[in-house]
Amino acid sequence: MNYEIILATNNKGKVKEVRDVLAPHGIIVYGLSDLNLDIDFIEGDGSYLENAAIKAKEVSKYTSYPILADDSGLEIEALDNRPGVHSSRYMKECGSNIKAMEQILSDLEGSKNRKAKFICTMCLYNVEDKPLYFTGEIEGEIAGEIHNGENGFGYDPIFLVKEKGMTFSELSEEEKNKISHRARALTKVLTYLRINGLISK
Ligand code: ITT
Repeated sequence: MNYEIILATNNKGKVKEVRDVLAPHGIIVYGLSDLNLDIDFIEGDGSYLENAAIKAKEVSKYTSYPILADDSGLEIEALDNRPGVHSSRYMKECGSNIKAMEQILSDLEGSKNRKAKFICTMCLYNVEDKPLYFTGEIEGEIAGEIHNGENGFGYDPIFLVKEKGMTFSELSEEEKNKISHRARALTKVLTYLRINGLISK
């Protein structure tokens, strides 16, 4: 039997990745548009966990289906871990993802420390009587320039995965979905669903 879940996000890149990772496990992922919902999430300045809970709770006003919300961000060590929980807002302030990445590259000019990590916290809601949280991370570096800017989404074109020698935007979707912060958080979600008998694969 299929397990159905609502993904509390307006980000089409996230929807595609979450669907691709969960589909082989018999999980049907609905986006907000499938429910005819248009929600502008008001995130706080706190943690990924707090923001993921805000999104899940907002969507729970409209459905009793299981909900999965993703809050994620890029932390750059030499920039005091900015943009972090403000990653999405920073992009909007800059005007586009390309402009935000150009600004980051200029802020990092001359910096030897290019260390960065992507973090993703998923909040699973309407499954138990409390929200459940699952976090995944991937460490990498900020590339010297924008690579393959038309591929991937968000900050993918500057996030270099050292062991692959490529940015997220240069990896195939399958490769990114094996190692990304989101895939790592989703692996934990899948384990939870499996050990609780909610999915079989
Ligand atoms: P929702 O709140 O509707 O889910 P959002 O894009 O605003 O959409 P977040 O608040 O979680 O999502 O912000 C995360 C930011 O980090 C956003 O700008 C993304 O583009 C970026 N980001 C997250 N995961 C990423 C990934 O895998 N690759 C590139 N950028 C990513």
